[in-house]
Amino acid sequence: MSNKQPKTLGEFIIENQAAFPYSSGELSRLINAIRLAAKVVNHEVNKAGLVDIIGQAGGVNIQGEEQQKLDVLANNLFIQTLTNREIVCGIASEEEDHFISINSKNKDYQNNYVVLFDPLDGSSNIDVNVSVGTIFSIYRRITPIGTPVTLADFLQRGRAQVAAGYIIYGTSTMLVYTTGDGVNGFTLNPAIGTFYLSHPQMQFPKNPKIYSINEGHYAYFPEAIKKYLKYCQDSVEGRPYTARYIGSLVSDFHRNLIKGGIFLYPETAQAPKGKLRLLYECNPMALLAEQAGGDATNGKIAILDILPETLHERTPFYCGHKKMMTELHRFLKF
Ligand code: AHM
Ligand code: MG
Repeated sequence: MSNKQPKTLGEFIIENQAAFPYSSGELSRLINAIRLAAKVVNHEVNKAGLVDIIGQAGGVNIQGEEQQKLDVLANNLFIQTLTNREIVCGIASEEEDHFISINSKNKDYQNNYVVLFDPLDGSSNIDVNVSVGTIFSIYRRITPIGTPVTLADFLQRGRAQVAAGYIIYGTSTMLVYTTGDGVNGFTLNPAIGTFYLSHPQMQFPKNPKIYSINEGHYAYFPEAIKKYLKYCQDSVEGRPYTARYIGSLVSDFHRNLIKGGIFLYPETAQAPKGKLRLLYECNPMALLAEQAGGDATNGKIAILDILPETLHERTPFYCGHKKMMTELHRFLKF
C-alpha cells in the first residue's frame, strides 16, 4: 500500500486554477465556498435522524411542493455562504421564486459569476435515511460588470456552464464536479472535515447494464419509452439490463456514472414537460455526463443546447452512458 497522502480538494483547486481560461482565482474561491457550505449541510443531514428537524417546514415552493425543513436549511446555508464571501453577483435556487442579485460591499457588482443550485435534491428521501444531494451550476454573467444581474444571466444554455457538480450525502459524502476538463470526485473524511481526491477523471465504464426510471408511471409514458423498457427487459444480446431506481437524482446519477447506466425521466400525460428542472438539475448533470463520456438529451436535442425561457422550467430528461443513450435514441427517433 502506498503511503502517499491523497490530494485534498483544496490542493486540487489551487493546482488547477491556472488551467482555467479566465483564471483570476474567483472561480476557485467560489468552489471553495461550495465546499464549505457542503460540509455544513453534510453535518445537518447526518444528524437529521437524531434531532427533530425532519418533516415539513410548512412552506410551499414555486412548483407547489411542500418543503422539508432540511431543504430550507440547506438553501439558507448555501445562500449565506455565497453571499458572505462576496464571490458571486447572483444566485438562483430551486427553493427561491426569484433570482437574488448580490452587490458586495464596495464592489459595485464587480463579481463575474452566477450560481444556480438545488440545495437538497431528493429531500423526500430524508425521512427514510436514503441519500440526498446538492446540485450546482456556475455561469459567467453575460450582462456588463458593474451593473446588477438580470434574468438573462441565468437563462443561458447549459453549454455555457463554466463548472457544475453535486454533493452526495451518502454512506460517505462526496463532492463531484467539473470545470470542463473532466470530472473529479472527492470523498469527505468526516473526522477531519477534509475532502480527498478519491475518483480522479471519472468516466462511465464499459458494458453498462443499469436503467433507472420510475416504472410506477408506466401507464402514462410515451409509447417509445414503453418499447424501450421492453427492449431493456428482453433476454438477448447481453440483456436483460438491471433496473435500479432510488428516486434521488444525485444518487441515481452517481450510481450510473460509476457502474454504467442510464437515467430516464420522460414526459407523461400528466406532466408534459416531465418533472426535473432544466437549470438546477438537468444542465449540471448533463455537463457532468458529457464530461464523463456520456450523453444527456430531452429526447430531441442535447440538454446543454436548450435555450431556457424561465428559471424554473422543466424538461424530459434522459442521461447516462453513451451506448445506452444511443439505444434509447433509436426508439425516440432522435
Ligand atoms: P425534488 O427536487 O423535489 O427533490 O424532486 C426531484 C427528485 C429527483 O431527485 C428524483 O430523480 C425525482 O424527483 C424522483 O421523482 P419520482 O418520485 O416522480 O420518481
Ligand atoms: Mg430537486
